[in-house]
Amino acid sequence: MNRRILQVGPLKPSLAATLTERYNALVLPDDDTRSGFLAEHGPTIGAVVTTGRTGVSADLMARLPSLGVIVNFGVGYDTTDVEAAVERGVLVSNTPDVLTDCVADTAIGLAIDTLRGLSAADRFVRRGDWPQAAYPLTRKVSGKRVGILGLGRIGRAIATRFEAFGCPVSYHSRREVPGSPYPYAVSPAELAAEVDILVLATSGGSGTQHLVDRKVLEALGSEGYLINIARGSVVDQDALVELLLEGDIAGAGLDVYTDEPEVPAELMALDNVVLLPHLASGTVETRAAMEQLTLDNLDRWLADGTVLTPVPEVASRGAARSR
Ligand code: 8YV
Repeated sequence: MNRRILQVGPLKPSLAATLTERYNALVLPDDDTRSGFLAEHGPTIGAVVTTGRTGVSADLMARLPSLGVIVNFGVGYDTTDVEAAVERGVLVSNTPDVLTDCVADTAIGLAIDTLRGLSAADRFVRRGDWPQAAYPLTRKVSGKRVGILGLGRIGRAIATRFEAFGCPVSYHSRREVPGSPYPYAVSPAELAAEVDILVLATSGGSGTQHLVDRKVLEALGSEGYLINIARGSVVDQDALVELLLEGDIAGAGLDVYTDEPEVPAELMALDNVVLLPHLASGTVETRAAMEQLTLDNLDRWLADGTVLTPVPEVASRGAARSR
């Protein structure tokens, strides 16, 4: 079994240090030495550790013929070609559950900030504007109708939190969730039309690309707010910017974007838009738990060729072929 470990893309510094010191891992160069590096080391690599920011393409997998596992730091793994991994019998793991609370907390924080204008009000105070004028009235959060797009683990945690604010919750998912207490909308557009706050909590990737298109945003309407803690790819960002500029959407709270870390310049001046730098899971506690689960998955694979938390595609296709 080839057991050499390869770091692909930047990692949390302590995780990168552990991989180098404890596992003698290699780091994939991202300059023009990459090809020579892969020719020399590619055949010895058994495991890759990466994140949703970088991932592993089918091309890279082809250069790693002994690859047995891709260990992803993060719940989202849309930058890894999972179909190619399944075909090659390569396991893929992620870090579900441990980040659910922080991502759901961020969704609530974004919604409150967006509707109540907290960040904008903070800027108002710091600019010294308060003595000259009262801060404009904002919008109430409690009791607003909330629609969750994607009722997975994170979507459910967001729903529970909004219930505590007296918000009626409905949802749309690929499939109706059996036993869910929330009413199901048959399409994203229907969900958007019936809520005040639309929260995106789906996975990314080709299956959800522009699921929230212009039509859905128009259905949300000029009194509706969009909150996105999922992936930038889920939204037609150009349409969103246009509708925000026209006042055809009331506001947006965004943690994710189409081309991170690029943020549309037009949004910078809008006080009804809250812009976060993809920080939803970014607390000391949660990132430590993600790091531990990443190492636990790697250790399990090294011990017996399985992983603790395979991604659903791998779990359902039984792609386990240990090397
Ligand atoms: C992290 C995330 O920012 O888990 C995810 O899918 O988007 C975030 O938790 C990211 O994975 C860290 O690289």
